[in-house]
Amino acid sequence: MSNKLIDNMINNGYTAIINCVDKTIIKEAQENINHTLKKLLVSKKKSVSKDLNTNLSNCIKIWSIYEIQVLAAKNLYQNDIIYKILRSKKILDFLTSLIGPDLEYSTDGELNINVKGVTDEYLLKKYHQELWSGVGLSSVQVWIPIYLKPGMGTMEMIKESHTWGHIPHRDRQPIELPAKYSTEVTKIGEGSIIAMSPLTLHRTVQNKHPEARIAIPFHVRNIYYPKLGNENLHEYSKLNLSYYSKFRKILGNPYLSPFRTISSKRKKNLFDRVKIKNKV
Ligand SMILES: O=C(O)CCC(=O)C(=O)O
Ligand SMILES: [Fe+2]
Repeated sequence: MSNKLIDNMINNGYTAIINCVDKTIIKEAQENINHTLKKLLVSKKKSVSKDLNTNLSNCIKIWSIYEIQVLAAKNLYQNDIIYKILRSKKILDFLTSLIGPDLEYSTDGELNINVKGVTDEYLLKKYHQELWSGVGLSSVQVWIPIYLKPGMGTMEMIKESHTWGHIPHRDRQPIELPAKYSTEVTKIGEGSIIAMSPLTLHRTVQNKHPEARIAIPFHVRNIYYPKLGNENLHEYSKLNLSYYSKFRKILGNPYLSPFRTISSKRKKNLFDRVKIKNKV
């Protein structure tokens, strides 16, 4: 794997990973979100469209954007769609080189739905560090656009801000920034993602497109790294295990019970949960 992406993380505090997710998985994610929206509309006996944006506009009339963001994200996680995206070769290779092979990802986040003209700072986020929201230093923040057309806006990043430490802040915005800094509006589309450190300052770029931009942010961590943030309060799902972790699972317990499975008649493959899960 090229070290360019790791160099970007070290030098700039973030990187884009271009064309790393198969378009069919992004389509599956869009359909899954549309399915959630349709279910919401049907539950209130409202008419349903084929089009995601029409369904979203109608849902927003009934539910708060926050409720929609939480429910739609929950379904993406439950259907292993985020798992499939993160298991894309380029992404898994990148994360493994960056923080090691023993990985888990947070599964209790919400979508970011960004509609044109929105001013609510919860949706149009000002410059912030994820550290402020309890993401530990060794975690990696990942941002996956799921519905992103040109003009919908992405994220604007402050280069090298990850080297500035914990930026003083109040009410979710910095109270002090250096006199000079350089920024970049990331240029990515569907099928690409952004990864950044929890100290990298970033903000939402306004959506100028009539349709809503949909993205999902969450964090990935090495299961053996110390929890330096609010990790205890989050829910995680395993993404990948090293030889050492798989070996520990085979042994079954940390006491290394002798001959625990020595004459077992059980077929090993029968209990391979990942293989069973992948069958449907
Ligand atoms: O989607 C956005 O506008 C902001 C996302 C963000 O702040 C993040 O991914 O951490
Ligand atoms: Fe953020």
